[in-house]
Amino acid sequence: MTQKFADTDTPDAGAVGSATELDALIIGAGVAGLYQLYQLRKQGLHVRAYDAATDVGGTWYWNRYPGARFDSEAYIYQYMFSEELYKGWSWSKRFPAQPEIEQWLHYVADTLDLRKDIQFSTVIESAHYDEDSGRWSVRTGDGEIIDTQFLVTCAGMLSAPMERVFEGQESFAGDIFHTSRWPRSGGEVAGKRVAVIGIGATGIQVIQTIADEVDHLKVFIRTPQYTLPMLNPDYGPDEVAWYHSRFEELRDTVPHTFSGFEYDWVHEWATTPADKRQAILEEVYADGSLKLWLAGFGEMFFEKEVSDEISAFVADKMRARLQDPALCDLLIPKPDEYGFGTHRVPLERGYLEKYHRPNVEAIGVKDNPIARIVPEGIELADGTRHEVDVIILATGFDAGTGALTRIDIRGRGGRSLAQDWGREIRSTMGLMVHGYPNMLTTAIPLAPSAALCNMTTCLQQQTEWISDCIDHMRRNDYTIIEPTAEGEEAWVRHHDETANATLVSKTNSWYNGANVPGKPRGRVLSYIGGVGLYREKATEAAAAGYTGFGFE
Ligand code: NA7
Repeated sequence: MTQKFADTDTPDAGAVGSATELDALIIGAGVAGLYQLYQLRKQGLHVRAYDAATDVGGTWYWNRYPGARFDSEAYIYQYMFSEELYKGWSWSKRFPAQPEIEQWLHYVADTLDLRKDIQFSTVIESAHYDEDSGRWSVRTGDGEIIDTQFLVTCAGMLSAPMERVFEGQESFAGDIFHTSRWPRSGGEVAGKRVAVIGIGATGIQVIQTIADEVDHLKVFIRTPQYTLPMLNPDYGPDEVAWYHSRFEELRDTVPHTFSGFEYDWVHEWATTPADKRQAILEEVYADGSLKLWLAGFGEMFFEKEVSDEISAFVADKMRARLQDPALCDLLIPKPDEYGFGTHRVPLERGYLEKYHRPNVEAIGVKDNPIARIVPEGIELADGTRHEVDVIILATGFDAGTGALTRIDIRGRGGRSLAQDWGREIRSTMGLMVHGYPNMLTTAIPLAPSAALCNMTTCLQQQTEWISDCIDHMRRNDYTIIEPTAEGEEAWVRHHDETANATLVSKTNSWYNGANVPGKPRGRVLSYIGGVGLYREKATEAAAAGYTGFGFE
């Protein structure tokens, strides 16, 4: 199989270190970067990917914290462009853990023979567009300068960690880890006094995984979180044969659903009798997946009454498991706090019950916030000190923008992306930004992304759009593409109208940048008109000669 894919190499694709001039430079060697590299190389471009990590994997390289695993079914979180690639890998579970996911991405890189065109352990520090040459000058942390026609960013939606959150972090006497920067060796927590700050999707996975093995666990909780239980059966040969046999069906349906999963909206609240609604909620809840969120009742995202009823349904399920009123108060969102599904819904396995263990303590920090880190542990605003040996920051990411604003990116006239996005976060379909010619982007704001999308579905579509666009340019002898100001404005308006019609726009989270101090607020970052609709719009724009974009 390796041989078959390997013959897509171009003569140009030389060994790492030999080229300072490229047709395309890809930032990132995760799910998007690997596939983008494969496609552009196949098109005959001289292309190379760069990654700060020592190996491929992106999100699945960095997020190696205890308990890291998929919330997407493994057989959906897949590349669908090659049946051979899809069927050459067998998952051991419905929702496997990080080590297996990382191995799968190694399998992809090996099968497609990608590593020879990836430069690892290399940080991209700056990328400056030169208006005279119409090319980008990119500088690495080692001082290497690369001259490239296209800058293709595959740097991830959730890859810039919020790791310097508290005053005094450097004074802590024990170990302090952000979940996304977990050490490749070490990072032991067994038998220790451990603090976890944050109960997003990440914190929940950590807490349920380490609670049994630590000496004492203190969980610092600011905002309660709706959770759904995960059903995670093992997959043997029968299950693998089952999903392998569905390859064509999945390939043809998944990219066109609302969320890029196999399921879609089939129920309508308004026309469903009350008793039937309850039965449907029970059914999708029992699926042990994100189905209640992404294939329950779509009106939940628009109508407060529907949102309230479904939120109450989930809260009741959580209450029945937690029982203790004090725990319920800390861990279950109040009816008017925010609606179920208006930010990321995490799946969990036995997470709520961990709070019943005598060694696990839930500490509310909404009214008495964390003030600082001190050598012994965590100090709250009222002066209370919690002494611990290890602090785990499950504090999330500067989503969507952070990966690129941490690079010194300069477009036309030296304009800075960090400054532009510091004022207002804009893009054209999440595929380009006006003012930054020949910079093609994945996983940035205003496209569907991790917020309400199975990431592989979105990233495959975006990278394919980029490859087609570059192919179009080469066939038509264009050397420069840039979205027009009007094209970008039209997309921003459509995006805002779509997002602001939903209850998602009313909840604070990384979905609207509320988790990052100073980040412009008020705009939902990810496009939420649906993965299928977005695909249609992006395809239509391309088919009509790239409406909203200009070529030179
Ligand atoms: P999230 O979902 O952004 O969660 C971060 C958590 O950290 C959340 O509970 C925050 O509480 C908490 N946090 C952040 N800062 C503080 C301070 N200062 N004090 C107390 N608590 C704090 O990040 P995840 O890594 O869990 O998930 C990100 C995405 O990765 C996820 O949605 C999936 O798509 C994969 P808050 O809610 O802000 O009160």
